[in-house]
This record gives sequence, C-alpha cells and structure tokens, in this order.
Amino acid sequence: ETICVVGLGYIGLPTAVMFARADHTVICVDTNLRLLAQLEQGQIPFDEPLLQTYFEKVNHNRLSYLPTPSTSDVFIIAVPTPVREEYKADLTYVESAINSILPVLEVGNLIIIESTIPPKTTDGVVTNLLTQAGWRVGEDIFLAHCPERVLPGKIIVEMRENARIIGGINEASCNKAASLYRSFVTGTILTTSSINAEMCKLMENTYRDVNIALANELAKASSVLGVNPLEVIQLANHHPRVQILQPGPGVGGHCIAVDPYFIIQQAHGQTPLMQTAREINTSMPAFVAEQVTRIVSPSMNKKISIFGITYKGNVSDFRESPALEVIHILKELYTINVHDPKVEAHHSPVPLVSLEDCLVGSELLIVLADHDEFYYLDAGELLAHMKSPIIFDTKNCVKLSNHPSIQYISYNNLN
Ligand code: SAJ
Repeated sequence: ETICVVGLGYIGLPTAVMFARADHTVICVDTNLRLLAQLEQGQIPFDEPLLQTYFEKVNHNRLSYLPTPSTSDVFIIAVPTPVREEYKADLTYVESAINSILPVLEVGNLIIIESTIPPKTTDGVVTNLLTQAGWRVGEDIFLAHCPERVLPGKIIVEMRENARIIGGINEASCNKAASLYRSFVTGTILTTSSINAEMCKLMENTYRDVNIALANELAKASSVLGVNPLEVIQLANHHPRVQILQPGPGVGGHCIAVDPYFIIQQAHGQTPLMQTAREINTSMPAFVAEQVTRIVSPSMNKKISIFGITYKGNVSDFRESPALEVIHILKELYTINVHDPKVEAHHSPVPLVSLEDCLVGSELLIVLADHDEFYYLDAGELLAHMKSPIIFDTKNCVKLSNHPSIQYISYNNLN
C-alpha cells in the first residue's frame, strides 16, 4: 500500500521509516522544506536510538519527500497539537493537515490521526471537515484515531512492541487500520471507538502526571517533616500494590505536561485531581529555587552551576523543561552557568558552557536532568574547580553522596 505520512516530527518520521521497512511505499510530507532537504540527504534531524540506522538501511526507493500530500491509500496525520491560552488545544495543524489531503482523497482511502487530540476531535472536528467536503465518512472514506504511545529514547522499540490502540469511527475503519499496523507492530492490537482511544491516550499520560505529582508532594511534605522521601518510596514500593514514582524538578516534555489539559478543558469542572496534579508539578521549579536560596543565600556575586536543561535524562529535547523554569528564576538571584552534554549549543535556549567552565568558581552545582554523564562525576574535578563543593541533585542520580569532602543534598536531606 502507499502511505502518506503528514508531519515528520518525533512520531511521523519513525512511523514512516517503520512502514517503509515493512515494504510499504511511503510519501513523507512536511511543510518545512529544509527538513525535507535534510532527509533527502539521509539525515534525521534529532537524536533517537536506532532511528538513524533504520533510516539508512531502508530501501530509499520506498521513501519520497513532498511539501504537500499526493494520492495515496492511507494518510497518517502526525502533526503537533500544542496548548494555547487557557490551556485550550490548538487543532490548527490537524485541521490544515486534513484540508491539505482533501484535494487528493479518493474513495476507499483510510485516514489515521496519530496526533494527541482532545475527546470528540476525530468524530467531531475531523468528520465535520470531511462531511463538508462531500465525503460519506465510514462508507467512502475510513477514519481512525491511533494514538502514538512511544517513549522518547525508546521510540523504535516501543513503536514495534507496545500494544496499539485503534479507535475507528466504525468497524470497517477499525479493521482497515488494524491490518495496516499489523505490518510492523508485534504488540497486541486493540480496537475501540475513536472517543475511547482519544481518552485512553490522554489518561495514560494523566495517570503518570498525577503519580509524579504525588511523589513531588511527598518530597515537599518531607522537607518540612524531616522525613527522607526517597527512602520512604523505596520502602513503600516493597508493598505488592504500591509503586510510587520519583520526585524531581517538575514534569516536562510535550506530552505529560500538556495532555491532562485536553481532558480538563473538555470536562467542565469534573477534574479537580488532574488540575491539582498539574499545579503541584508546575510548582516544582519554584520549590527547587527556594531550596537553592536556603543552601546559598542569593547574590549576583555568587556563581551557581546547572547541569542539564532537557525535560528528562538522556534526551536532547527541552520542550516544557522544568530546568528552564528553574534557570529563569535563579538567573535573577545568582550568576548562572549552564552545562548540558546532550544539547548542541546552537540549539540551546540558554547559553551553554563546558563542564569545566560551568564549575569554575561555583558555590553550588544543581543537577536538573539525569543524563548518564552525571552519574559518575569526577570528584577531583569538582573539588578543583568549585569554590564550595556542594551538589543539589534534584534527580538523585549523582553517585557522590558519601564523598568526605563534598556536601551532597538531594530530596532526602532538605530540612
Ligand atoms: N518524571 C519524574 N518522575 C518520575 C518519572 C518521570 O519526575 O518518576 C518526569 C521526567 O523527568 C519528565 C516527565 O516526568 O520531565 C515525563 O517523562 P516520562 O519519561 O515519564 O515520559 P515522556 O513525556 O518522555 O513520555 C510519555 C510516555 N507516557 C507514559 O509513560 C504514560 C510515553 O509512553 C508517551 O508516548 C509520551 O509521553 C507521549 O508522547 O505522549
């Protein structure tokens, strides 16, 4: 079959590669012409394990790159759905993707929305656009929401192995979409309605957001109670039905920090828990900054080092990163130097320096992302460069808690 993938980001691109490997002909569509040129030259524009290798190995006759969709059997929409003012989902990209395929749609085509969308978008916003264009949706044109649920850093493996939710607007749409994904998915394929699929995807990320909020609240409560929250979590998790997550500097990324709002905005006040969880996680950068001011009293004459600006460890993505919010607050109070080995300096939203330059003359090192490079920092290097060797490790990852000359602070010893 010929598959047209609209939107070549973190999801669209790996999806296109997986379908091409499964011997489909794939038309890769994006409005970003520079990106298309880069792909033509064989370059994936972001870091994701296995993706570049898979891309290089694919039969390149199976892939073509175009700025607008062309005739195809299947159209997969994988464009972003950002949140705007008042936490409303911005469906502009989804709508313009649908509009862009209208001129080339043919009877029997299947449209799949992979983008994360609020409930009632597939059977609502999208069906309306198609009906207005004269199509009988479910009869002449088939439509399903098949949300992506892959973890950045493990996209290729999870795309193949995770269970896949297929939310068709009718049975025929479910069947067509299910048989398409079977061409490379080894996980279970589960069919449901489009609205259930929409809610399922949003609830998965909301579940994680709420549970991380609980861990973060435990860290906050512990800081006033004199409790060691990390030990409490470890002990509690020996219970067969308890699995508390880890506290950190907050929740970032373009999914977990965003998706709960898609439920909140549609559910008319029925979501106080989800809203509170969002508030707790959003408050963490300020909590981190407050702890910093307790460790080192604020002064622009004091240098503070920050390690890690990405939204989590071992990725180069800093969208919605709580680390940037921490930096935003602290740069008004101290002289800040920032280091991140996973982010290229020219892509970074804040100036980056080398590890050594970051540490020189520093009164405190704050770790905000658990990159592999930070687990085994060289104590000698810290002692040689820093003015006072204190580490505040918000990710509990640095293995220097027992060093005799370094003061190591994590959420376990805040009071
Ligand atoms: N975090 C904590 N404590 C934890 C776990 C995570 O503070 O114990 C933080 C991370 O540092 C990060 C944020 O939460 O800032 C989210 O990280 P993550 O690794 O939990 O998830 P994402 O955002 O990279 O990917 C999620 C995944 N969803 C779930 O695990 C339910 C992924 O499967 C989804 O496909 C992805 O969102 C998405 O695109 O929706």
